[in-house]
Amino acid sequence: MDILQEIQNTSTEFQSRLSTSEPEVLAQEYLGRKGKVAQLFKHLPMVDPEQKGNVGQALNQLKQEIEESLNQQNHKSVASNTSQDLPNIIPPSLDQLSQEVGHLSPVTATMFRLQDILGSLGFSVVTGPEIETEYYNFDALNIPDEHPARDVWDTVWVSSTDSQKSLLRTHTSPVQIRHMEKTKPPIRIVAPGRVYRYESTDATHETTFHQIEGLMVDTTTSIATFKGVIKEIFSKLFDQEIEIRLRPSHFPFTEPSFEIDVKFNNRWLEIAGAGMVHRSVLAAGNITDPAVQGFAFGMGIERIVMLLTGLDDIRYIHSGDLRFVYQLGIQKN
Ligand code: FA5
Repeated sequence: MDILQEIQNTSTEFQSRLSTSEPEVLAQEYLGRKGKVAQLFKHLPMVDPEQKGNVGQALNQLKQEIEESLNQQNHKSVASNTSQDLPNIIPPSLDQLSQEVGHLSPVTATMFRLQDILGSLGFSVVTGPEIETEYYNFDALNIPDEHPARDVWDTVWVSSTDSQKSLLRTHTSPVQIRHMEKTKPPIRIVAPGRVYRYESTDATHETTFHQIEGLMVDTTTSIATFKGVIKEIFSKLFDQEIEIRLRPSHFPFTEPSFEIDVKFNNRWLEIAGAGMVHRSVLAAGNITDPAVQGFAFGMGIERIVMLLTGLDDIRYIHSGDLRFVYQLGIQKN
């Protein structure tokens, strides 16, 4: 008997019966303990030693081929039974609903991106409370009660039983003081978060928006460091060389003070306030060493989103309209 020919014949016979016989019957007939494949294996010890390798391989292949064919046959019959025999338990309307994959809002994505960029420059993230005391939001930042600059930040006051007056923080700068109170220089931190202002809205002003505060305090910190960091942040953020304009400004907590404007797509937009940290602010944070200097900045995140996307009205951002969010094309995470 030519065993290799027998194996070939068994394979051909099995394939010809596959579409007409029940898989269970074929499984028993070919793969069962006394089935055709097992019978063929019994011949193996009698085969010539030089042929044994070939025959063994052919037998294993035959067994595998039959197993795979029967498996496929089983899958087909399960699938066709499900659609034919089971009641359609999913209502068609639900069946047609597609599953939306969630992603970060443009504001959060931009905030994370800034944190990453500043993280690569050695800044670590800290946070502070949104309900703040008058002391941290104003007094410690060199803005006492009668100071005219207080009027710049129209404030939402919160009723409190405390002796301290409370408010919704008007900027992220109070986190500077909270951090300096607990930490000795060198300091490199960013403080992202939501801020609130009691003012009327327009195309570039919201009542609730986000800032990211930066603070660097060290013996080596200078205006040159400050300019270098700002340039690095914006060229990484916009992924190209962009024009930045520093305008002299006034903040009671920095001296000198600047507004930072960025030009993108032929449009200037005020992005941040910044400056070298005022001595009395360092002192409020228990830092009195005259060799130490600091710089700080507070950037408006929604304004950056506007620049990145070409959006011309800030009020769309928190409108809750999903069409707007998708339209922006901010990276989906
Ligand atoms: C401040 O809030 C300062 N705390 C910034 C600062 C920090 C200065 C550290 C110096 C040192 P200002 O009010 O300019 O400054 O706000 C900072 C940024 O927030 C602005 O440049 C702008 O990008 C954004 N911003 C301000 N007001 C609004 C608003 N109503 N809606 C949206 N974004 C705003």
